[in-house]
Amino acid sequence: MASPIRFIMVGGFLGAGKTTLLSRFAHHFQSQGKHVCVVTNDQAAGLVDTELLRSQGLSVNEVAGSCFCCNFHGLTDAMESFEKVQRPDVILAEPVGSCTDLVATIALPLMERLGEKFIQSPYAVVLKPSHGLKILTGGEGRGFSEKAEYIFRKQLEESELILINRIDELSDQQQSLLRTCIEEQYPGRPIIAISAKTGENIESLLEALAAEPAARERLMEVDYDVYAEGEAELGWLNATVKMTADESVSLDEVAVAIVDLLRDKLEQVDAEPAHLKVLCSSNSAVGVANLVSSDTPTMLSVASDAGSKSLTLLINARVAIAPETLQEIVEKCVAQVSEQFRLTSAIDSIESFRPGRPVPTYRTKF
Ligand SMILES: Nc1nc2c(ncn2[C@@H]2O[C@H](COP(=O)(O)OP(=O)(O)OP(=O)(O)O)[C@@H](O)[C@H]2O)c(=O)[nH]1
Ligand SMILES: [Mg+2]
Repeated sequence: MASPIRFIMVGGFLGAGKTTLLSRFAHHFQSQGKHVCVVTNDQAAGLVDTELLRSQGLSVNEVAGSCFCCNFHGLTDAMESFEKVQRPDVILAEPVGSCTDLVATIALPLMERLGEKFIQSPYAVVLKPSHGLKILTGGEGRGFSEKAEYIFRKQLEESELILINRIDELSDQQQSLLRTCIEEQYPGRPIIAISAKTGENIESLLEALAAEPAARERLMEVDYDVYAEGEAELGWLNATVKMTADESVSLDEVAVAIVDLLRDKLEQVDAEPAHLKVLCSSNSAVGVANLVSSDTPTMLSVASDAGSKSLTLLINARVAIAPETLQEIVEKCVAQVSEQFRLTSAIDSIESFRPGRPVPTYRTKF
């Protein structure tokens, strides 16, 4: 029988750094000669993460339309279909950043049903410092409502390993504050401080993930009413925009301009961004700009250093605001940036909504 496939699922709030980390893992496993596949997930199609990982040459299947927990078979089908091309040695899975209860709804049901096929790693959750520092210290102006914070906290509660990310940006004092808060509020979980961006401490993380999870003897309780209301407070938007110009335009500048403008407009209406992502592509060139909170700057996370007369934009926005308002703001920003760069733009597809109530396919009970 073929050796089991290593299944690594990494959770964490919207914009925590899951995709950046999984991309790093994928390249690490590839350098060991392993065949790595990635499953991405979203409530709707048109995912920046999928395009970004594919642009890095990775084999990616997307489960779109509902989260893994509510579409368990979507996840297992996506994993199975990799095998039609080549059996993976490692499958990396990124659940939606507003989901929780993944041990009970994914990790355990997967072991119960396909336990011989997969070997699981401990369930690691990436902690997003911009919101973590406020939420865990009970600070003012935390950005999200109590119900959205409930999800953030539940993600940490169910983790088997907590990753304090972005240490390239955190002071020693901030790092130790986060560590103390986690130790007090979520005792017993190993903590690794990492930078998904620079790769710091990734080796020790990979060592921790090479183990199997400790026995899962107790499951977290989740109030699905609060969870559903917390998710529904987020406006969700995925859009695809085609742009053309008479002169070549910088992909990176367009991506940053859209995110910057969205940032300003959201600030004017006091709406906290959970994650804004804009991927701007042309042929094989890809630039990505992100914003992960109201008090951090827009980042060009992937630079294309390319220009073109024909651009495609993927916009994924998750913001604490009504979806209709979010859509209006996005449409205005697209129009304004098109004017600024003398682009003719057409919105190919746009979907905005509040995530529906999570209804897991399976939920293990002890
Ligand atoms: N400085 C710094 N930035 C990081 C680090 N990890 C991720 N980022 C940036 O944070 C932003 C969000 O990262 P992603 O990897 O897309 O986060 P995610 O958790 O996959 O986000 P969603 O899929 O929307 O939930 C991007 O701009 C990344 O470049 C890090 O360790 N340091
Ligand atoms: Mg992601």
